[in-house]
Amino acid sequence: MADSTVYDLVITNGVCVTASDIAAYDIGIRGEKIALLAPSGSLATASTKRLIDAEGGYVMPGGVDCHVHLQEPSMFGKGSSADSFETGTRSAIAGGTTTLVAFAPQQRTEPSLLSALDVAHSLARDNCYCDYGFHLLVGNAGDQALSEISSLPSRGITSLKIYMTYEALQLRDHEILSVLAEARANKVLTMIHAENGDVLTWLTERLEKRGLVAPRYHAHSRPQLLEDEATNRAIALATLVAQTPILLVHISDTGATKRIREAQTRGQPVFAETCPQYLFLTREEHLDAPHGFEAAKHVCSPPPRDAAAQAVIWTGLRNGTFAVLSSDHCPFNFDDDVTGKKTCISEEFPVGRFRHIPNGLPGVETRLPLTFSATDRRDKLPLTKFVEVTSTNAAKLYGLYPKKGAMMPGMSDADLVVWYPNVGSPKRPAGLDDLTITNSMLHHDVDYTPYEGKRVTNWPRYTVLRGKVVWDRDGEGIVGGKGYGQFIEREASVLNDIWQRVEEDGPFDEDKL
Ligand code: DUC
Ligand code: ZN
Ligand code: ZN
Repeated sequence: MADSTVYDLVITNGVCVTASDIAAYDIGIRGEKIALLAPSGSLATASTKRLIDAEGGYVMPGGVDCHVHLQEPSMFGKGSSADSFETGTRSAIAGGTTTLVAFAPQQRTEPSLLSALDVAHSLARDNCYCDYGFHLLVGNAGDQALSEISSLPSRGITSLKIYMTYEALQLRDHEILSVLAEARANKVLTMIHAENGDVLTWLTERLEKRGLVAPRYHAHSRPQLLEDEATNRAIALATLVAQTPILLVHISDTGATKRIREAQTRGQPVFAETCPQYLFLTREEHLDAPHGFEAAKHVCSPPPRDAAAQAVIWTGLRNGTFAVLSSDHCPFNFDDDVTGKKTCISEEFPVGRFRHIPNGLPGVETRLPLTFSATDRRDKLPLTKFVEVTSTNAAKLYGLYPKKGAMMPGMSDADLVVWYPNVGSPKRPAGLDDLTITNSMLHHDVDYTPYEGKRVTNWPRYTVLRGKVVWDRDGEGIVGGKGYGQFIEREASVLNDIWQRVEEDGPFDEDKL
């Protein structure tokens, strides 16, 4: 007998939120795609294999987190990633993220980008719970790597990341220019880690000579001015290369935010990202106050800043200076002297030596719940803005839109996050009002969370990836399968028509300088 089922999944009674609209719709899903948005309640009796009653909770496009480090070797200090592709993507779906873009790291000793990409594919293949892509991390901008940039788009890679700091990764200005020129010619977006590596090495040596080596001095070695200067330089270098588009990642500083805003106001294609650590952690509370080695739990680069900078970052998120809010999930175990934060402790340095602490924090699972909780406050984030910066803009910026980051019938994958009814709703289940983050409730493979004890107002109730429920918080939790996550070939960025403008301007030509 023919199957008369119309839908594979229907989500009824939810309030849909996209980057532009909030409205009550039912969602009909066929196969892996959103098939229909219909008036609220109208699909409650439709023929479907599965019905989810969202009970007045918000339903949004799944989170898109385009800054995630998984299974990376030692690059940011002495340790190596605590999370594999398996555990990191498992953690992602439990926090409402359905697509992430991780890094394929090319080491300084390696001439080829393509072989780094092959390694990343072999680590991720058949191991992921969510969909994924890669940025190439360029650690060696030699001739071979530069010549390979042109073949990245045909492999579904349309972005790369470069560093202005870290001994193992820092590129000199002439190397940055070469990468920018090649990336521009191939419609590849360049992400830039902007901190002045030479100045921080100089400051680190001076601090060490005075015996100031404990974790909290990490912040003294990387003051805001380093980020401001490097951001300004990055914008200047991009200006030189015929205003090629750049994305400044993990911005934490007031001066850098101002530089970015000014460039955007001039009409330059300068995009920026910030991260939860710059919205929810501060230097005073999380680096200066903790006793002993505890501060190492919050060592990341740039470091958490003061409350004044935090307020500027919130404003930048609201006013569009920051197009995206990513996790920069870069996980290291705390109580681990082989691969984690404690690799920097020795007999000579019993409180650790900050220069060797692996830089980075876990956060792929907490990114959405922490930030969603701020949508309850009028001075923080409107709901549509929340969707824009955590999903839609990331999809546009990194060439995933409208397959990801949207709810367009016939076009978008059925990647959705369903939240519980919000604070104050009579349908909200009891118990949610005391929701507090603890490491034991998370699904990463890290022995701590920097957000231990933080209250949140909501958590993803269901996560749906390409039509399948993969996270069911009130049921068995993780219900998706390892290996269901697919590699997604990305197109060129479409945010603000950036490449169209580059095409109109024509190739970079030194004669025009
Ligand atoms: N930069 C990142 O992007 N992630 C972690 C470490 C760093 O410095
Ligand atoms: Zn970085
Ligand atoms: Zn990072």
